[in-house]
Amino acid sequence: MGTYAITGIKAGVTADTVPLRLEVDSWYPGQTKEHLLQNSLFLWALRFLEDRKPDEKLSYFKIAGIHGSPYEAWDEQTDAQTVNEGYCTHDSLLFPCWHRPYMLLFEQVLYEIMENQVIKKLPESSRKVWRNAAATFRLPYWDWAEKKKRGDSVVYDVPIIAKAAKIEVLDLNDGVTVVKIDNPMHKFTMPSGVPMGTYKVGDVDSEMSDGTKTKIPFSKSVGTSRWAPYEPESSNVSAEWVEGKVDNELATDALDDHKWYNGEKVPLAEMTYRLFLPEYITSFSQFATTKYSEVHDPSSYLNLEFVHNNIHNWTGGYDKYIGHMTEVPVAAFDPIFFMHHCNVDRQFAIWQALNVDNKENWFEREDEQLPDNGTWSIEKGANDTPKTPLAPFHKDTKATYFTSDDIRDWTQWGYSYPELQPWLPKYKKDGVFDKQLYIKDIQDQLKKLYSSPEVEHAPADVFINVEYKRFALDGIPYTVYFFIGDEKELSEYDQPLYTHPNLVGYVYTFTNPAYHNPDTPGCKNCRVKSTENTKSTAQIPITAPLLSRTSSSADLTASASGYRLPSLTDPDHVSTHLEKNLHWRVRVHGHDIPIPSDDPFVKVSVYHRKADSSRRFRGGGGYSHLKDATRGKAGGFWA
Ligand SMILES: [Cu+2]
Repeated sequence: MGTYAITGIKAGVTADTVPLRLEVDSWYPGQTKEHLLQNSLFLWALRFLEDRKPDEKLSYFKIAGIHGSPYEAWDEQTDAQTVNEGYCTHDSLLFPCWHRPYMLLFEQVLYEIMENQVIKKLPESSRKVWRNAAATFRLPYWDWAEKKKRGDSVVYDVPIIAKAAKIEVLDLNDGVTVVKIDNPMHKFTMPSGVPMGTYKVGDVDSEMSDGTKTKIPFSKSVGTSRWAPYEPESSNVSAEWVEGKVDNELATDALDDHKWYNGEKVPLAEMTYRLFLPEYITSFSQFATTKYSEVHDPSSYLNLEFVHNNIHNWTGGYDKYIGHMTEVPVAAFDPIFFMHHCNVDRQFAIWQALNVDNKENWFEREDEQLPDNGTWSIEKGANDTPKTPLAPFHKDTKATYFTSDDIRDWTQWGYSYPELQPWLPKYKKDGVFDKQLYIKDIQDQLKKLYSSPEVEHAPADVFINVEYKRFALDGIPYTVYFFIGDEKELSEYDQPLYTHPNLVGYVYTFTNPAYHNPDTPGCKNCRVKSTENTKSTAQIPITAPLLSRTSSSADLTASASGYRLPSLTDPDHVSTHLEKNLHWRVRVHGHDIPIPSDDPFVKVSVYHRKADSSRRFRGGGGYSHLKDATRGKAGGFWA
């Protein structure tokens, strides 16, 4: 038997067009007959996939397991040599590339189940219309940076399809009657009801408030959780957590509202918008990954992987409310993972489309490449190139691996996204495709989705750059929270930091805890090396919160103790304001981790640029380093 050939879905592709992957909330609940049928096809197919035995190659369990734990070979001809970090390429140039065939695999397996299992159960007379609906099905994406209408409010939120424990589908006996099934998007449950540890999903290292290590007992989980209460400090893990029940009051509340995300404060749309601004991020290596590269402009500290990391934390939970999405080794067991990463793939594709004429939009040249931290199949220190095999994904039955070059043009694999339809007549001028028209239209759509008019017209731009050591806490993920306001208000605060009124953003490191394989002594050395060498980058724009402090009508009672910023344009004013009011805290499971001042694992710096009519407002050069903003603070960088 050969390897599984990932080909993309061929059905629905025409000479000039490919079917679209759609935003999940616009697709479910279906407003058209086609989407209605697709909803049921998808939910049934995913239900059947999750119910497959965990030792089948094409089971949900095995496909999710590719991402991390249980660190086993998947669809490989030979046994892999070393167990390092598994296959997953995080903090790596290959981050967006590796996840592309991964999404294709998931999408294709679902489609095959529709064809071979779901549709065959339907009455023969109705199969044609279902088959037509299946042909244009593509994996939906969750655009987490687009605020959603929920009742009277507009908020960041998880998709509707992922919320309820039970969900309505059309009965396969007649294709018409509505029945309720266990919602396969709500959580994954082990089909046999055994704990995941039975199939070698391991526990994940964490840290307690006294600095000692503990383990998050994912091996005991029977189902996945989002934001379910888990008590890291107690030996009694709640049954709710172990069973993955998220329909308890607390978690339901969280799933419905995501209050803890504090969406009004965290500049998610703004960060997403900046990813695509011309001049802001000028090369693939800077766009793709948190991994540090010699950057040319301070603006390029922002990157796709960092924005994505925060979403893992958002979905999974924080502090003692830990769910699967929060931890790399088990993240893909939560089915929402695939809609999250489908969106990451969309962002990758949009960036590619916008940068079609950018000479640095790929990484063929050696000076565009970065050394890999090592995975199961990639030797540590080897440069990632467009020819590096994206193991374990094969494009044929003869064990030929995908490479980044293979997936560079996503449309070849049978899908695109709503913003990326170059075949539409509106892009033709005198019957010929007009590239500039197309690019301009993509930019306009992004502006509509993510841009804020206040920031767009702000007199200056300010952001916080963060350089952090990924393995500082042996790879245990940590969060750096940023605040603009009075120090005393922060020190005396005893509630979770996400609720703090002065929060302006955070950086979640989403790392693989080290030493999870004590049986592989080679591993420890590479961790130690990683501690020394691996630097990562992130960025938080703070133009909006600063702007609100310049307004004379600003209500500053809940923040900054009434301290007002005289103007955003004068760098000295901004610097003085931040010197007094910018603070940050590093936390793991709700307790503070001090940043040593002699060898800080977090380096924070602030950059400012005045708006200038002759050039684009955000991005490009011309930013100045506001050294006083971070001078003397632990983790501040002012050299
Ligand atoms: Cu991810």
